[in-house]
Amino acid sequence: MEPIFVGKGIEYRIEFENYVKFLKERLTPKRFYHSLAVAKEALRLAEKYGCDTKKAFLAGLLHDVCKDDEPNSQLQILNDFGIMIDTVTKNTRKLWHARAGAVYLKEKLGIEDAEIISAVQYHTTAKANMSLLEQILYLADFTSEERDYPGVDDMRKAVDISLEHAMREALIFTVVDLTEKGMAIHNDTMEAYREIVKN
Ligand code: DGI
Ligand code: FE
Ligand code: FE
Repeated sequence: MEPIFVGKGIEYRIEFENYVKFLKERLTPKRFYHSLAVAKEALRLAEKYGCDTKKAFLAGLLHDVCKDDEPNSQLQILNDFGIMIDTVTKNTRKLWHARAGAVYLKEKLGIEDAEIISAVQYHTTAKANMSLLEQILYLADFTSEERDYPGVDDMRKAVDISLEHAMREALIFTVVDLTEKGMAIHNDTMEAYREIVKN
């Protein structure tokens, strides 16, 4: 199953057929659908907010490339390429796939675009001072068509108002949710939150 692409999405879906095939082999069906849906949503947001549409599509397509790997192999790729991780990252499995994904794009897929790699690296935590592409990927991951969590309708409205407004809503949602669950909040998430939620 795949989302129905429209406009440039049809073109990019064909252009990146090899990545699509590769992801289909690598990911669970659910995660595969999610990846295509995030690509579609990132493209939509890129068009709306004047970002490079092809980069947005590709970042969306590949952002969770390592998500279904064994946790140990996610750590292994970081190790193999000499990436140091901080204590919170080390203790939080969910954060590994974003760091591993960025390394995978660069080292295994040969993607050289630093903006795409950075967008993948920060798609889970966010960070302060995010580029347009980084914000678009972070938000597309929240609002892709198959997402279904309490509050998703409000997030979809927020993302059509402005990126700043949506980033604010997404970061408040994340920080509140992690706090309620008693989970550690990464410094990058906290810095993103503090930057945008001033009072
Ligand atoms: O990979 P996806 O499921 O599509 O989405 P994602 O990469 O944005 O991961 C979302 C999860 O990451 C969600 O359960 C919240 C968690 N997360 C994001 N920032 C932090 C975090 N978890 C912890 N413990 N600390 C964070 O700062
Ligand atoms: Fe992810
Ligand atoms: Fe995702």
